[in-house]
Amino acid sequence: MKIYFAGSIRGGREDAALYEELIGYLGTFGHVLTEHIGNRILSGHGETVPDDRSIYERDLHWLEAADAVIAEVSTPSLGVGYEIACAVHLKKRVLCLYSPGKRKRLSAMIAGCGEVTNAEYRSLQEAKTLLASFLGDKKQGGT
Ligand code: 6K6
Repeated sequence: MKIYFAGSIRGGREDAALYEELIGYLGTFGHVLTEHIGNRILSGHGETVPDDRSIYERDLHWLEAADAVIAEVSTPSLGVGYEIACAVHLKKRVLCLYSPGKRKRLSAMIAGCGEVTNAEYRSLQEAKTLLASFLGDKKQGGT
């Protein structure tokens, strides 16, 4: 299974360590196309290589190839919102994970979208349980 993980980059990197944890866990279900989102060294500034056009085209290509899309939406990000909208139009299965109370309220354009699964979590363990439930029995290697 190909999994597209979306998380904030230029929207802010406060949750980069969390993304890394979630991506590691997602890797037990299939191939995560966007592993770099969890790279804690990656800052929200100055990613000039590859250039923005190449990033856009590569990510859209990966989105088209994905079997499931997981978006961590606690840090508001234009890019993540755009990816969620594209995924919906591509008829992908989309799970949006939101940790309430941290910062801003989730946009109504995500919270109110009936074509995505919205789920709130309060701990890393709860987020993992939600991921396992969404991805069902597709975990690699059985358990
Ligand atoms: C180099 C190494 C790692 O990342 C880079 C360059 N930047 C990006 N690379 C890949 N995907 C990106 C990059 N910048 C944004 N995105 C996509 O938009 C990701 O798939 C994220 O889910 C989303 C983040 O959007 P912003 O608006 O927070 O940047």
